[in-house]
Amino acid sequence: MFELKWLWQNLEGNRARYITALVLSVVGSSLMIINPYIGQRIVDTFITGENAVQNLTQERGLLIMLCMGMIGFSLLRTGLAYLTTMQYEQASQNMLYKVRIYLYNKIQGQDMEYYDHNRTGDLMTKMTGDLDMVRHSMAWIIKTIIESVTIFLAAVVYFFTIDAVLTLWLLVLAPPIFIVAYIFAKKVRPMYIDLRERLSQLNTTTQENISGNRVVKAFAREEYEIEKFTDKNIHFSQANKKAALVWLDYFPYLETFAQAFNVILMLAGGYFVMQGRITFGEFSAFSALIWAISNPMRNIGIIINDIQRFFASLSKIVEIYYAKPNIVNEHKATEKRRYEGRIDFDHVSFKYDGGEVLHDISFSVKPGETIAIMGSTGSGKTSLVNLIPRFYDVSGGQVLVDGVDVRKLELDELRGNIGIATQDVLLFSDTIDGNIAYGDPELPEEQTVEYARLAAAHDFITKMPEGYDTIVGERGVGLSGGQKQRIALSRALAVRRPILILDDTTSAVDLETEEHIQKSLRELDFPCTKLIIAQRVSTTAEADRILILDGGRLIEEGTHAELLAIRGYYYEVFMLQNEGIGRKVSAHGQK
Ligand code: DCP
Ligand code: MG
Repeated sequence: MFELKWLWQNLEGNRARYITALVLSVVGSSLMIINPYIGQRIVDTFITGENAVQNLTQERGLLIMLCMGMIGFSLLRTGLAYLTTMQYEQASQNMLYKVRIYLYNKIQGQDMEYYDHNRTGDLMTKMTGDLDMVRHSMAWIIKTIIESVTIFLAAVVYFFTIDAVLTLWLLVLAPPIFIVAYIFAKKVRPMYIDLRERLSQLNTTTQENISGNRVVKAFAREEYEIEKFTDKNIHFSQANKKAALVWLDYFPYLETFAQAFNVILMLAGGYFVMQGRITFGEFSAFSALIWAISNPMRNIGIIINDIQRFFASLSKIVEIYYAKPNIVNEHKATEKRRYEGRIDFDHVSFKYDGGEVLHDISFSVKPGETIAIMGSTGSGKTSLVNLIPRFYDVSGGQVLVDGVDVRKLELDELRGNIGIATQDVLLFSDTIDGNIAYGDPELPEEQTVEYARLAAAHDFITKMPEGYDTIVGERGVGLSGGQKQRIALSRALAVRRPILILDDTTSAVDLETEEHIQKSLRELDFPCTKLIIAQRVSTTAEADRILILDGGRLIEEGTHAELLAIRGYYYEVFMLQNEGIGRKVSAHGQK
């Protein structure tokens, strides 16, 4: 099967070890029949045989040897079992380690669309629970299967050498057991797939709750969230019970069949002993080994359960493994060019799954120009700028940077030429210094301070308990929205890229601070094309040009003065922001 092939590929480097483990399993289990054989010899020679009493005195040496042999083989088997388990563990742990790194890289390398479609909780489940299930299966379940099968076969072969008829009598039980097990396996498989899905939902709910706990608290929705969680929890637990209960439906049959082995052995075996067909020692060998036949049959259900879980998990992992992002960043180590910073949109349209959000957009930005983008919420501003670093690809037309379609540029180089402060600010759990220098860890400290100054962040940073060494982000001190935005802005400036994209980066700062930032942006000491998404006329007024988006269309384009003159959307916004509320507003541009 495809998934197993995948496993085999990933065992590379550990294959020899794994095969050794499998071989040791087979050898170790085969040795299980030696002690019953020795037992048989002892019984026949020294206990029930015709010359038993005589042998006991004359052949004492043989008896001692046989007894020592029994002990020796037991010790040998224990040693082997230890070695075997070690090999399984090491091979599977090594594989797990390799696969985990690979999967992590794989997830990192996915494009934005992937993250739009995959829940964090689900990805976490794959990286932890599923991976561990696969490892556990490699180490334990496969071991159990191999050992059960080997013991079973070894016992059957041994039994045949003693008495074929008796063995056949015992084996009549095998077909019904297999049929019951097969029906059970078919029934339980979808349940484990379902169970796996519910676990991932449970994890997703937990993860959302933890990361979204501020919202939960703000709306005092703890009870609702607890209910939601309880609901998922109940579902998960019910699915678990259901799967376990199915097993109970089949268990009595399997157990009865397993017990029947003993009954048949007693009746048929006893009869054969009385008839003298087999010796008492041979009968005792059957007795001592009957578990080797009945146990695998008894455990077949548990093994099937585990195999189903194994495949449910394995297929989820293989899914990540083979997920191909549409937009691939190859991180080629070529010499990276510095762009001039020219940007052209040529009849660009763009759609998400939900439908087209940008329609036929064309405009050009010359190197060094500052362009402001304005438009009501949901008009497509973020979607538009996301096309430049290729977070998404256009669905029609083309986006060109320095005259080349971005799809033809080397992605690492393209992104390496863009500094971006996204609309949702994310800071890492790191020092402020580390966050600002995220794009360039070599950044000297004076420069960190310099960019923080430009972003009007220096003052509040120095007031923090440990200044630039204060830890922020998830586990760190709290920052205001405007403070976070300014650190994000410093981070975007610090990489000194020829293209700078600011998505609503000053929306949460006061007008005075914004004034300061405007001034810094005008006076950057490196050549830079700026695209600034903003809602305030005070931000846009000084741009070289202003683009107005409405419902995914470019409806106005021009300088502040030009746009005021045409008395369209921009004019309305300008009037609103300058004269305050209470003015009569026309329907145009108001949503
Ligand atoms: N959209 C979507 N899937 C996403 C992101 C957005 O379907 N992953 C939709 C929602 C909007 C449209 O695309 O209808 C445009 O979204 P934008 O984020 O581009 O809108 P803006 O940036 O203009 O809005 P805002 O000012 O609120 O940031
Ligand atoms: Mg936006």
